[in-house]
Amino acid sequence: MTNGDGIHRSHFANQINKSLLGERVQIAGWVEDIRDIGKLVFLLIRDVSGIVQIVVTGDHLLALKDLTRHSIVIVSGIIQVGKAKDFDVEIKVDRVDIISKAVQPLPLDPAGRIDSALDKRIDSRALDLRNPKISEIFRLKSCVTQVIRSVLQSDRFIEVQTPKIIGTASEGGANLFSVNYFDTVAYLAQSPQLYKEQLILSLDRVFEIAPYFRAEKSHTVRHLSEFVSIDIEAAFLDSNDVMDIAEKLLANVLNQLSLTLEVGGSTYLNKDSILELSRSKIERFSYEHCVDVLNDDGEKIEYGDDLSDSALRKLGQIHKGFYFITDWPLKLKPFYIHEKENDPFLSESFDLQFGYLELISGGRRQHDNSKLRQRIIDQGLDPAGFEDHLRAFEWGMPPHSGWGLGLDRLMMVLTNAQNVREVVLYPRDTQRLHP
Ligand code: AMO
Repeated sequence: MTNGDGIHRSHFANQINKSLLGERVQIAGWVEDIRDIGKLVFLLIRDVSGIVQIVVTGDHLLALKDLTRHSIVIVSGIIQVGKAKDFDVEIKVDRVDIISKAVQPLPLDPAGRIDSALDKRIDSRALDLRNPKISEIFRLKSCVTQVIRSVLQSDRFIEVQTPKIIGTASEGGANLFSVNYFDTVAYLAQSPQLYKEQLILSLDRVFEIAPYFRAEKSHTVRHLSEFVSIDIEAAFLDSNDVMDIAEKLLANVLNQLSLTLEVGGSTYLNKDSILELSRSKIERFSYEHCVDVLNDDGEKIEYGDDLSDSALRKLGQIHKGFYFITDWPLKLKPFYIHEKENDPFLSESFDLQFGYLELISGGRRQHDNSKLRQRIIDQGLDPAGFEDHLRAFEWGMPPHSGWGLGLDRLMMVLTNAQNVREVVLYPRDTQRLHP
């Protein structure tokens, strides 16, 4: 056992500074490096907050006999002035306890001196996260969700949790994972779409931050089988109103992250995206405008066609950064999207893009029960599966709008990651179910 206070630390590594000279401290962390210079051994001990240098001398060296890099240790000692250029103070220890020994060799080098491929890193993710550059991504992700929560709550949105085991596909029949549910078949939720719409009938404005599931057959850098979506839905707002909310949310995320940067935080944030985000207005281009721009640029797109991956990549080169594509043809959008008041060929819908990458899709919803039923039929879906949902539209359904924002894709943009798997702790895709 350890000196003093058992398994407790007295300080985190980043709290060790000159103001504590002469004081006894107890640090707990992993051994990032061992520098043996004969009568002295320097240990670099890292914890979640930072790194400290430890000096071990004399009889205490015996305790280091079996020490391996990345083992967990608890050390106790006195803070003194440091001689190394990176550390103005160090801890001269009189007790070292090896609490949990790390095997050698480790599957990867979490100190980042040797690069490992992403797949290999994800195979040993818990260890990979000992690299502060990697754990930083997830600290930022936590910060982003916190900002989003507080902005939405201050805008009267109520956080809700909707079922993830569902009886009816919310986004149509494709991409569904089915599960055995007692003596019937259920599905993993593709989105909270139907529930969030029903909830605004009484709660007025709701949001949810949760994982959703899509059996995405295509193996791309932006698709996962399980991803986190931030969903909002609001009564008596139209699609422009909810685009405004998205814009405000992004601006707040940016402001908070730029503060994080100022206090010496991230090595990751992409300055370009910060500049884009900080623009007061994100441009709103109609689908028609985008088709014209693309055709002028040599793409062959019929008015009414979906924008292919290659078209979106081209558009992303023309319109860099964030922009909305609005007023999509109704037939390209899900059954719950409302037609445009003055042009029923079009819909009151939008996507938020960052270059080629779609981050948000949303719009105004059809709130008329019989029109919604017809749209379900027109899209080749069976209304029988939607009876519960349609019933809610007979109880006085306000006009409403909302959107879904892919949190993982947003983190790709904010950290300049080229693959969504970089910003997801344990990604799930066609080729990965472990760890
Ligand atoms: P949509 O299907 O466009 O819309 O999804 C919304 C956002 O979620 C993210 N996303 C994904 N991220 C990673 N991997 C995937 N397989 C994946 N699929 C989607 C994207 C996308 O823009 N119900 C509507 C939203 C609404 O209208 O409120 C919906 O689910 O960033």
